[in-house]
Amino acid sequence: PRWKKSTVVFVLGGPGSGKGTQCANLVKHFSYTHFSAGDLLRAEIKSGSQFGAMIQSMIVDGRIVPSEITVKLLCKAMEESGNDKFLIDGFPRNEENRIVFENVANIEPAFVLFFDCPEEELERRIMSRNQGREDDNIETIKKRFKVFVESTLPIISYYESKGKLRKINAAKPSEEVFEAVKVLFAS
Ligand code: UP5
Ligand code: MG
Repeated sequence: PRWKKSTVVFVLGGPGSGKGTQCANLVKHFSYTHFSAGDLLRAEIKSGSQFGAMIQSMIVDGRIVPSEITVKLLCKAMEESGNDKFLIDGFPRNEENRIVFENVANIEPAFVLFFDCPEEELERRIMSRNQGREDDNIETIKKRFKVFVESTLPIISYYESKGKLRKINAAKPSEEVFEAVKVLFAS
């Protein structure tokens, strides 16, 4: 399939760091298709999938859903999109995610965006978001932070060691963050 030769940019950052917001900005200016792994998982719950209950309980607990499920959803979304340039937001979250994606999709990212932002600011953003997400409560937020530090930061270091990391200060206002992000795609 066409997506097997795709250009992929992974978009990582703590919960509430602005991954979704900035990807929405990017698709207005560049010919990428945006997939949020979290959004795909939430859609899978709603679809009445046999894995729905399991995915739901893992999200409410801030845990990382088994790679097989997430990678399958991402590959299906890429295949159905008809595009060959993708922003994949919130994935990979741990080493297993990264390796399974590399093996199944056979794609290495062109580069990896990392939205860096202090935890207090992330907490403020999530607590004032109010979109009815079941993981947007203080108890789950603490768990999401812990999983981010323990499982996702090592992936970010991995890409840094490969020279693929593009770190953005995401604590600034959204418009300023986008100015910094845009530059990376214009070149
Ligand atoms: N906002 C955005 N930018 C701002 C700025 N610069 N200044 C001020 N406010 C800003 O933004 C969050 C909020 O902040 C919004 O109200 C926004 O207006 C404001 P958003 O763009 O939504 O941030 P984002 O980084 O996308 O936050 P999100 O909560 O979606 O991140 P998470 O990583 O926590 O959530 P995700 O959906 O990726 O994952 C949820 C769960 O799914 C995970 O915890 C996990 O259980 C599961 N999951 C997996 O298991 N595997 C996966 O591969 C992916 C998810
Ligand atoms: Mg998001």
